[in-house]
Amino acid sequence: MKRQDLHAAWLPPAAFRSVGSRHTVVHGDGPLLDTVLAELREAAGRYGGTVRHGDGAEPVDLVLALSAVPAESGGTGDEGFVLARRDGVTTLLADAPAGLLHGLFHVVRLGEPAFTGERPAEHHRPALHRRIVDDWDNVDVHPVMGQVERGYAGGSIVWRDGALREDLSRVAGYARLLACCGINGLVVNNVNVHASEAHLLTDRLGEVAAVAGLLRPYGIRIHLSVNFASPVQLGGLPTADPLDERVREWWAHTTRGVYETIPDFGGYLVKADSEGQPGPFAYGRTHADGANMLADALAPFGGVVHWRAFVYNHRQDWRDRGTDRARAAYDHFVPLDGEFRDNAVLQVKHGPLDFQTREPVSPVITAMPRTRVAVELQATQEYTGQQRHVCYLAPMWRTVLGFRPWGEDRPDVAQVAAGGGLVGVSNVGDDPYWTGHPLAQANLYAFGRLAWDPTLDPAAILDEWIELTFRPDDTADPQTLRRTLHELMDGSWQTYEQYTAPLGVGFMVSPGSHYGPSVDGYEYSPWGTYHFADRDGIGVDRTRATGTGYTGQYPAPWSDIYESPDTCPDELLLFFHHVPYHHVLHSGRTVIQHIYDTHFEGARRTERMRELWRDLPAGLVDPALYARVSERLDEQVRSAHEWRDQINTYFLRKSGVPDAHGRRIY
Ligand code: GCW
Repeated sequence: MKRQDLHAAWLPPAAFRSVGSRHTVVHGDGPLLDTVLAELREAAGRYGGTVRHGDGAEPVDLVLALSAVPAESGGTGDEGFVLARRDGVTTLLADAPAGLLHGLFHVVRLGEPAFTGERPAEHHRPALHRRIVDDWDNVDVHPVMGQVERGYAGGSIVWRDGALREDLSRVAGYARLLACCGINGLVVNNVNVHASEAHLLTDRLGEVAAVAGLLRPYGIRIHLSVNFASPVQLGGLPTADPLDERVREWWAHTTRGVYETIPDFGGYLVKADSEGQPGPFAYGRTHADGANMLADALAPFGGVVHWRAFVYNHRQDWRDRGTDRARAAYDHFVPLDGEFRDNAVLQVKHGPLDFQTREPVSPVITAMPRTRVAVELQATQEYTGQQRHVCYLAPMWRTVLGFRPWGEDRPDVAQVAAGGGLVGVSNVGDDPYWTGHPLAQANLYAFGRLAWDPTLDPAAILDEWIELTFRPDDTADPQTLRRTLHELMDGSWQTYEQYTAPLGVGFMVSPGSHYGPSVDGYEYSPWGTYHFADRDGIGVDRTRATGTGYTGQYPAPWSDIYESPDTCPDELLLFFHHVPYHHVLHSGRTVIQHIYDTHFEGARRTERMRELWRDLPAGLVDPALYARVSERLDEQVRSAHEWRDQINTYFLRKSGVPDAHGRRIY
C-alpha cells in the first residue's frame, strides 16, 4: 500500500482497478449520476478504461442505467439496484439515481468477480430506510470533552479554532466513504449543543449548508442537533414551552429558514432533559409535546425529528437501591406510545444503560409499537477501548439486531428499527487514519453495511473491508494478511469483554475518561451505575421478585428468561441478578472463578494479538500503518494486564476465594 493511500481508508484508488479498466456506459442524468460519472472517469483515467455517457456503438463491459425496473420484479425503490451479468456485459439498473451510486460501490466491492462468468439478476435494497451517522463534533474545543465528544481520533474534520475549516476536503472524503458503505444521513454536531453550536441553526447556518453541499453529491442528507432552549437562547423569548404559540411560531419560522438555505435538510436531533440538557420537563410538558412541536415545524418540508430516549436521573443517591437507571427510558417513554407524530423518531440506545461492553437489548425497542423507533449504536469506542484497543464491534451489533424480543419466529430488533432507522455515533476525527486506530475504521464500515443489511455476517463484512482497504492480492502474501487481520479482529469484542466486563457488569471504568479500570470508580457516584460487590457476591438484582422490577419491562419469553438465574444467559447474569461468588454458571464454573479465568485469558489473548502482528511479514501493509497498529497493540497489552490485575485483585480481596489454579493475583 502506498503512503498516500492512508487517507483513503476503504476507498484507495486500487479498489477501483476492476471498474476502472473496463469500458463503461452510463444512461441517465442528474446530480448523483454526475457523481457516478466522476467516480468512473477518475478510475478509468487511472486504469485505462473508458466511460461514455449515453448511446454509442462501441462494445461495453459495464452498463449503468437509470430506467424503471419492471414493476413485476418489485422495482428498486429510492436506493436499490439490480445487478446482472450476461454475455460478457455487467448491468446495473436502478429506478433512482441513488440506486446507481450504491450499485457502483457494490461493483467496486465485488472487484473482478463482477466481471467474470454469468450472474443471474440480484436485487439489492436497503433493509432500513434511514441509515444515519451522528457526529459528536463541537465547533469549539470543549474544556472537558475536547472538540469531538468521546472522540478518539483527533479534532473535528468540519471545524477548527471555532470556525468552519477552510479546507473541507476531508468532509468530501468522508461523504464518499459513508456512501460506499450505505449511509444516507449525517448529523453534523454533538447532541450536547453548547452555546456556539446552538447558532448553527440560525446565524451560522451557512456552515451547515457548506457541509450539506459536500454530502449531497453522495446522496447523504444533513441533520442538525438543536438545543431545546433555542427559542430562549437564540430567539430572545422568555420561554421554550413547546405548547406556547410564540415558541411554536419561532420554530416554524426558523425551520422555514433552514429549508430555504438547505432544501434537502434531513431534520433535527434532540437530547432533551438528559445529562443537563434543557427539555420539556421544565414546563411540565411531556417528551411527546416537545418532539411533536419540532415534528410540526419540520413536516411541511418533509423533515424528521430524532428525539433521544436517553433520559434518566444523573443525580441519583447511590444509597437508594430502588431507583434503577436501566428502567428510566422505558418508564419515561412507553406511556407516550402512540402520541408521537409520524415524522418523529424515537432514538433509543441499543442497551438500557449506556453503550457498555455487554448489555441486554433496551426494552423500549420492544414496547412502542405505535412509535417510530430508531436504534442507536456507538462506533466511537467510548467504553470499548477508545480506539487504542482493537475491538471489532460488528459481532455485538449483529447480536443486538438479530435479537428476537418476542421469541423465535417473531420480528427481530432490525425489523423493529426499520420503522425508524439505525444510527451510529461516528468514530472519526482529523487523524490521518480517520479513526486513530487504523483497524477501528472497520467499525464505521460495518455499521453502514449492517444498516443496509442487518443480516450480514460480521466476518463477511470484515472480508469486504479487508479486501477494499488492504488489497491483499496486491501483496506478496495475501493469505497471511487476511488471516492475521481476521485473527486480530474477529473475536476482539469477546476478548475485550473478557479482560474488562464480566457477566454483564459495566462501568468499572475510570470516572470521566471512561478509559482503564476503576472497579469502584462509579460505585458511590450519582450516575446510577453500580455493581454492588460485597464480600459475599456481586450484581444488580433487577428481578420482579426481589429487585427493581426491570425484568418486567420485557415481553415474554425474555421477561421470564431474565427473571431466573437458572435461565438467564451467563453473559448477562450480573446485569440481572445479585449472586454469591460461588454461584455456578451454566458453563460449570463459579462466578468468581469465571472472573479470574476470563481476565487471565483476555489479557493472554492480547499478547497473542501483538505476536500475530509482530509476525506479519514486512511489506504486507504500509510501514506507517504497521507502526501505528504496533504502538496501539502495546498499549492494549499494557492496559489489558492492568485490567486483569485490578479486577482479579479486587475480587480476591473482596471474596477471599483463591484462584483454583493458583495464578498470581496481587
Ligand atoms: O455515554 C454518554 C457519554 C456522553 C454522551 C452521552 C449521550 C454526548 O459519556 O459523553 O454525550 O452518553 O449519549 O448523550
